Formats: sequence, C-alpha cells, structure tokens
Amino acid sequence: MNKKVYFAGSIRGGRVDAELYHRIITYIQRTDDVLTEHVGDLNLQESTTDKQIYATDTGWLRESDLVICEATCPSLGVGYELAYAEARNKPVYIFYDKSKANLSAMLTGDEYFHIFPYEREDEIYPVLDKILK
Ligand code: 6K6
Repeated sequence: MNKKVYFAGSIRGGRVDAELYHRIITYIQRTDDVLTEHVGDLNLQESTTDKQIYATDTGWLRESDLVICEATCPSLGVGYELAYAEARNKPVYIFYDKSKANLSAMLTGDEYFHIFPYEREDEIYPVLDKILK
C-alpha cells in the first residue's frame, strides 16, 4: 500500500530550494502519496489563514506514515514540524546540502532523526528508494 509522506520544506523561511522540493516530491509520487504537494509549488500563494494552515498541517502530520524533509534552507516551521513528528513517533528523514548548510545541533544532536547530508542532488534519490521500499 502507498505510504502517506509528509514532505517538509521551507516556505516563509525562503523559497530558494522550491524547485528542488518539487523534484523530490515528484520522485516520491512515482510510488507513494505526498500529503504536502504544495510545498513544491513554484507559484505558492497565501490562500488561507495561518490558523487554518496550522490545523491542516498538524492533521496531516498525525495522519502521515513518515516525514521527509529537505532542510538546507532554514525554516522555523520545518523545525516545528520535525519536533511535532518526533513527539508522535513518526519516522523522520532529513536531507541537507552540506556545502550550503550547517544544520542545527538540535537536529544533528537528536539521535531520533535519520539525517542524510549530501553533496549532489543525485545522492538523494537512491536513499529515498531505500526509505520508501
Ligand atoms: C503561501 C506563501 C506563504 O505561505 C503560504 C501558505 N502557507 C502554508 N501552506 C501550507 N503549509 C505551510 C504554509 N506555511 C508553512 N507551512 C508548513 O510549514 C509546510 O508544511 C512547511 O513544511 C513548513 C514551512 O514553514 P515556514 O516557517 O518556512 O513557512
């Protein structure tokens, strides 16, 4: 059965990696369901209230089977989501470009998280295959 994947990536933290999020989401969708397709939307518009965003996203986090995150661009919302997922025992997989980001010690120091530093984007996809198999 398809897994329900909560993909987390920066929105108000900055959209510099939005195209990368889009490619990762498209890759996951070949085999599984992404609850948060909008994170990879290159023309994302504010269309609802922050209260509604919080209610919807925390509901999807509770419904998800696992969380996959691209954390190169720092985001308070993503950090919150990762802690929320950990508190509910959801498996959490974090990717980041080690030449661009110095990931927070609050992530790298937490052994609960599965963290994958990469140098080139093409290293991400074989790891995703293993996570989703
Ligand atoms: C469009 C433009 C700005 O805001 C929007 C609509 N906002 C959001 N819609 C859905 N999910 C959101 C929105 N803002 C934040 N999130 C959730 O938090 C996503 O699941 C992301 O993984 C994460 C990003 O947090 P910030 O702090 O970078 O916004």
